Amino acid sequence: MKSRLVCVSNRVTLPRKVSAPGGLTVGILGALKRTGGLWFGWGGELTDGDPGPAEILTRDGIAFATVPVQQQLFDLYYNGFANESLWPLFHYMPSRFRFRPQEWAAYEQVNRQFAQALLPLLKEDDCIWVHDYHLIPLARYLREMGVRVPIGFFLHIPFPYIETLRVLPTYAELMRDLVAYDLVGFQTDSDLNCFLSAVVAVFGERVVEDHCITVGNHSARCGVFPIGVDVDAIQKTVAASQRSEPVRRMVESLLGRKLVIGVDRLDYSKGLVERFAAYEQFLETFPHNCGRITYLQIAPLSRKDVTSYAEIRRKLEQAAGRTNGRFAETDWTPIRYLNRNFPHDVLMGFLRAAQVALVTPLRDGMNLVAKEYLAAQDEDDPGVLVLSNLAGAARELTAALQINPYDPQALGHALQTALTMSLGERRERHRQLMQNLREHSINAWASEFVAALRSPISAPEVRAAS
Ligand code: GDG
Repeated sequence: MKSRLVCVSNRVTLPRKVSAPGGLTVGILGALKRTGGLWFGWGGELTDGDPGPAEILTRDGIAFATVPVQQQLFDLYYNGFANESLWPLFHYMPSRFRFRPQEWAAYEQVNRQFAQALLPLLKEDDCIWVHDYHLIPLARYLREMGVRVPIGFFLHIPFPYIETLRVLPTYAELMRDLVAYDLVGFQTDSDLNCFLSAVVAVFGERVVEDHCITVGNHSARCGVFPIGVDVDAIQKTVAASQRSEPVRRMVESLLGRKLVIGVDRLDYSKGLVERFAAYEQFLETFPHNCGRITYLQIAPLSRKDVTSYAEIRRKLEQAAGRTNGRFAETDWTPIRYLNRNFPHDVLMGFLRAAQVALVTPLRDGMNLVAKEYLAAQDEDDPGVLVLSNLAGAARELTAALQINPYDPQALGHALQTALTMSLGERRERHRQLMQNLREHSINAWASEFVAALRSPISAPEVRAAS
């Protein structure tokens, strides 16, 4: 019998609970639905006292084990170190980076508490898969507590080149913690190469051989495992949701106009401010589109307590208001801007209805929305993906219209090209893109990572960086 898969992430999304959407949740659920297992992490509660043991709820073969986080640590650990130090730096935005020693200390402390609460739930033949930047030190604490089962780590966001990483005063400690895993996985070759640049800077060249890093008497492997989507599941969802009331109402409200869509967590890394500015410029440059297209931007709020997120929200409200004020007619609004969550099936129905998707992050580990959009299209009459060349997804999705998200003119021209592209070209591009999607599915991502984690050292499954 195969060992049990234990996924660990900062946040656990409990079944049937409405919570902030995100790529990590989509990925972990995708992995656990196949194999069953345990998902451990923060359940969303804060406590004044000791976090205590995990609460467990089992549904459809998955045990959801949640712990609270101490009130006095949460802000420092989550809003502070994770989202004001690591997130901006790993997305190559050092100007948004800040470092506070007490936040780093809280980050370590929460990781230690997670390890303590996870420890009693572990079985001898488990295989632990830790997700994302909130939990980099977890393996070290588990090892110190005597855990000997394989522990892997997957980074959902980009890994920066050493010269950017060096901005972080505790970068060497983070590197020490990363090589304490048995397997470290990245979204793209470029992230893996950047990681290796940091390994060499911290431990010297001699520790790396064939994507195996040996420090002291421990060896960690590293590899590329691009996350993907479940194409068949999305197509099934779309088929049903097209007839649903919210999707029909939205489509009817377009009155035959073409739909341009964007779906992003409200986050500065997603390039929304730049996208809104580019759209305004696009309407100036190509005025015949006024009254003929509608841009629907869905941007659910995330990390509301982080200052820079409140600031970008203000900027977007102003930009949407300005564009609508300048260009709207009594019977037409150029931008529909919503800070709401939608159920997954409705969202897929909206994606299907759009002739163009704008996925223009300033930096992104992968970007699942780009892949979901493609999977949701009608292959006989597909829409066009305008994709940032700074998203991890751009490495695979070479048949998308790729642009630099900082260049408003390039974005505007790509949008115009997308809106006027011939059916033949749309079909051909979509055909190629679907091949990429099927090659790097969510199942391949999870099964390749877990197989590599379970297999002994020098596993052939670990793909090399080019
Ligand atoms: C991180 C990395 C990497 C969005 N709005 C709603 C909603 N969503 C869903 C999307 C998609 C997911 O959330 C977002 O995933 P992304 O990949 O686009 O972005 P992040 O949240 O930043 O994810 C990213 C990912 O992890 C996976 O490794 O690709 O680079 O940053 O699935 O559809 N879902 C629902 N309602 C919404 O309003 N139900």
